Amino acid sequence: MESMINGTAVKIVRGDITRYETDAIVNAANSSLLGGGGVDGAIHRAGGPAILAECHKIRDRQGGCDTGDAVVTTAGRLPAKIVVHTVGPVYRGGQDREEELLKSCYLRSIEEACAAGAQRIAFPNISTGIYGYPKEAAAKAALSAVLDLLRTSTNGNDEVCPQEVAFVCYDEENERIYRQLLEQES
Ligand code: AR6
Repeated sequence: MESMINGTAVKIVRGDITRYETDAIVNAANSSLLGGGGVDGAIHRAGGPAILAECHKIRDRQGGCDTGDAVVTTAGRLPAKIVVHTVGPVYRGGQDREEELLKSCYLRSIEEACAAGAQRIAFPNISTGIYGYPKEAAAKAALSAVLDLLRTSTNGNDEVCPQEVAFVCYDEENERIYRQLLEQES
């Protein structure tokens, strides 16, 4: 499913993000940047050791990555050109700034990807696996953050506005939720 929002193609696709052909894929990392399970493990396995090597350099420089923030590395052997590692919030009931931090992951990732020259970016459903964020609430936060950004960017010259944003859903439930929400929005 695809919808044009103020000149940007917003796509909902089902699949494995490590195989998705785009400029930047986003990793749902942890603040150590040293890898883990879920999509993080899949990205490091498929991309190879070059990604972890750059994560170590970032750790040496700034000690890791805060929740809600994002950093960029090579994509190693992946079809994408870069990986944007962002750290989603652990869900603790919703009263711990989770929504604000999750939205920040999407916005900072787009900002970093565009700053690195990427025009197309693909997201997994950040925080909805090991970090336990309820899927529907996470999808609402993700889509509203991204669509608000796209709608308020003035024109195609705005450097925080990418040409394509894909939400790559690994499971059927997330895909259904995202499709319904995007249909309501367009
Ligand atoms: N492609 C796309 N989406 C995927 C893939 C894949 N190959 N594999 C899993 N997902 P999670 P989190 C989906 O747990 O909740 C790691 O250990 C998955 O179905 O990967 O942000 C990190 O190091 C779910 O919808 O990330 C952190 O410690 C979504 O990706 C922690 O997990 C996110 O699930 C981060 O937890």
